[in-house]
Amino acid sequence: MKITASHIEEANETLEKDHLESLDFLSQRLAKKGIDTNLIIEKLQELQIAIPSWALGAGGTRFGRFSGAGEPSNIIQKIEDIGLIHALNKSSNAVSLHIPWDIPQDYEAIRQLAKSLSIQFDAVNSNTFQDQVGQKESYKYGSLANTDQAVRELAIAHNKEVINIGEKLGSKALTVWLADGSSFPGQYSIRKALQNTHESLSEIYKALPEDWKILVEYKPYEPNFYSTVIQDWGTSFLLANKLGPKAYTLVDLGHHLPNTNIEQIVTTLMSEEKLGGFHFNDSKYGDDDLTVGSVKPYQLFLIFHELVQGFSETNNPPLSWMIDASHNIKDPLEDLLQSVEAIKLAFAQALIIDQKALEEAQNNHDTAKAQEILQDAYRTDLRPLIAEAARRSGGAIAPLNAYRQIGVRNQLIKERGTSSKASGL
Ligand code: LRH
Ligand code: MN
Repeated sequence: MKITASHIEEANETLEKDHLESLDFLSQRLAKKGIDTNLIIEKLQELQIAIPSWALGAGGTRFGRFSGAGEPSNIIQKIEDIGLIHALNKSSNAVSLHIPWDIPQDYEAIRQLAKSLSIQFDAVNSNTFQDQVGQKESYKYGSLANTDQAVRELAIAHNKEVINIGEKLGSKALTVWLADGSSFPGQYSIRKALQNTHESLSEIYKALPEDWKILVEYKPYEPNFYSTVIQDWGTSFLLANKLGPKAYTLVDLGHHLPNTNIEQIVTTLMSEEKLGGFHFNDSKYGDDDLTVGSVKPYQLFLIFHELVQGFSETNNPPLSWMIDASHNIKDPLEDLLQSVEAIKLAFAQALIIDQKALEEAQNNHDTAKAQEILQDAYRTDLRPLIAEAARRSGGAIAPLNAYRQIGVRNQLIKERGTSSKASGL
């Protein structure tokens, strides 16, 4: 199915009057603070969030998976679903593919379809955490870090293949996340594992086209539960520095031990111009891959506060903005619509922070004042700006409402049935 301009018009019709009233009221209040609402709206229209190809069906855990209905069962249908999200919020103009879950059969058809839906290809993800049918060597004891050279070479070759696939689609980045690690002390040499990983990544780095980047994603645990070879930002940063100027650190919000100050990690990486991008999600305990902003919205706001300051005070290159979530109980498309909105809301809140007054309060050690300045921005309801950014881009004022009003899921079930299953986690 496709969402047309008339679908959007119909969905916006009943909401437009109230929306424009709230927008007008908010714009006047912000103008009194010297804030140019149109400038904020333009920045919101520019921010585009890539959708993970592995999160368009129902996700699961080791305790089971409750399949959804009308799921996309191939890459064509996945790109069509991302086209539906983008038609509604005009903020999701890219897909991040995971190989081999989404190996294109017909590159020309995929490129044409993506072009027709204004969808680009963000970072491609390699997968050396699962063995494929008929695979010569196993990744059971690791891939790029494995003590076995044949396994390392297989994993290096896979990453080079993923780069080739990405090149054919117009992607400009490779994301490497390694499950490599150990579940028991003594199981392997932590130093040799890191050394092997660096040497293997160096081989992959040599295969990167000139205008590409490699995003090194870290994670403290799971599926290994004693050590993970790239366990934290420091290890990823260390490797990115050793690899060279095309290597950066990717921050997955769910890949931090409880109470980690993620916004400080973001600032430190931007100061070193080594922040490559994000996998946005939220979590309460571990790598829960929940809807962005659904558990710790203030942390998300503080991360965007550091990003907004970092954009103006560092030379960190443009970022890869991607979601990485798993939908165990909610409709994946609804969940992704909510996640994109939460990201844009946090960005908008950070954009209205009175940076000058904040710096003054900080220089005067006026902590309470500094807090008030941050919380004033966080507690300002900026949803009319998100809605207006979508409306001005030809999208829906209320994307989730429009999704339900149009009856997208029912239409997808009519077209695909109830047993189609999406590849991915
Ligand atoms: C690992 C991870 C990684 C992906 C996978 C789907 O937890 O965050 O980014 O490869 O999820
Ligand atoms: Mn991730």
